[in-house]
Amino acid sequence: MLERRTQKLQPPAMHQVVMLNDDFTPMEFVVVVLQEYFHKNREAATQIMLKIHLDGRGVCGVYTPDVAATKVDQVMQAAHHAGHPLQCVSEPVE
Ligand code: NFA
Repeated sequence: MLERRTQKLQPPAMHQVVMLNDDFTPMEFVVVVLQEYFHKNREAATQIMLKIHLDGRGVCGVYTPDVAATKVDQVMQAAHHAGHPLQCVSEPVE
C-alpha cells in the first residue's frame, strides 16, 4: 500500500488542547491555568477564558501529541486539587 507507506513517513498530527466550559470553575482559576500551563499573558488568557465561557469550548494551544497529553494531565490535576470540575481534552488538529 503506497498510500499507507507514505502516511508512515509523515510526522504525527499536531494536537490541540481544548478546554471545556462548566458552571462552577471560577473565571480567575481558568485565567491562571492558561497563564501558567499555556504561557499566555494575562490579556490573552482572559480572552481565551471568555471564549470558552461563551462558546462552550476553546483551544488553549497546539502541541505534539505527547506534549498535549501532558498539558491535559497537568490541568486536570491542578483543577482536581483545587476542587474544580474543569475539563480539557487533546484532539488532532483538523
Ligand atoms: N463558566 C465559568 C463561570 O461562570 C467560567 C469558566 C470559563 C469555566 C471557562 C470553565 C472554562 N464561573
